[in-house]
Amino acid sequence: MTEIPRTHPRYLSLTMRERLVEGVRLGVTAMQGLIAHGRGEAFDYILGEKTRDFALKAERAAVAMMLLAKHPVISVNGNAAVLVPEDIARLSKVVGAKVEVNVFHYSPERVEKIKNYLEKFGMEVLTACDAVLEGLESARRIVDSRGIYVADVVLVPLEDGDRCEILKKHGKKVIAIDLNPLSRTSRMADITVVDNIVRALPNMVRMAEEMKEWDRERLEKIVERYDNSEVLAEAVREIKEHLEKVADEF
Ligand code: PTJ
Repeated sequence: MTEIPRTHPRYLSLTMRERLVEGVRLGVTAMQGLIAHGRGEAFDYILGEKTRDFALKAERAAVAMMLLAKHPVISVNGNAAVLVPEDIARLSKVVGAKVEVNVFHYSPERVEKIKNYLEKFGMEVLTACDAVLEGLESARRIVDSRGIYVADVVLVPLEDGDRCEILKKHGKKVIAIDLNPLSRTSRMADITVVDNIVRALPNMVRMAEEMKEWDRERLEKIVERYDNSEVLAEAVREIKEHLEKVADEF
């Protein structure tokens, strides 16, 4: 890996890139994951690379929904695996969620590599690939009968595609993490966290540690009051305002 000087003004961003490149080298991250990351980076840039209030609202509602769920599952692809493995392990423990590998660029060998990689961070990982989500054409249809197949709430980080709609058709609630508020997945999810996963997951772990003590009624109120369309609209408005502010500074 290239050594990035800590004093570099783009240190965090460059470190993320290095992790993903290393992920590709290990066979965990898909080459296409680098392109997908570039799209995310661009949105992060125009959001000012910080967690906004609308994202905190979504993160809180997401944690409440996961704590209330009977079978919450965190779906992990090759990007999420290398960017936030420690936080995936922590969140799954605090909210009692299973962790399942689900990828678009599928091969049994790659799924095995992601599982082995994640297990080093002390979590159990489902990869049975013994059930199919009817209605889905892509490889994401291949799921674990103890995981996504029976889940009532699925956390879906970093994907813009066809799965969210089908998960919903199967009666599941979907929480997306996607820096792009315009993506198909962002628009279809029940809760969309428009934040970088490297900030979103640590925030969610912190919130979950506090909220796990709350009674169900309090958590239910948070979920009931949450309005995803409003949050997405706020995200787009804030992007616009941020860009206008930057333009004024030139
Ligand atoms: O590991 P696989 O085979 O499942 O492949 C994973 C990728 C990411 C290649 C696959 O899911 C894909 O092609 O994703 P998309 O359709 O490009 O969507 C990725 C979405 O994640 C985009 O809307 C990006 O804006 C967003 N994104 C990328 N990096 C981040 C992000 N959102 C939050 N945090 C990030 N770090």
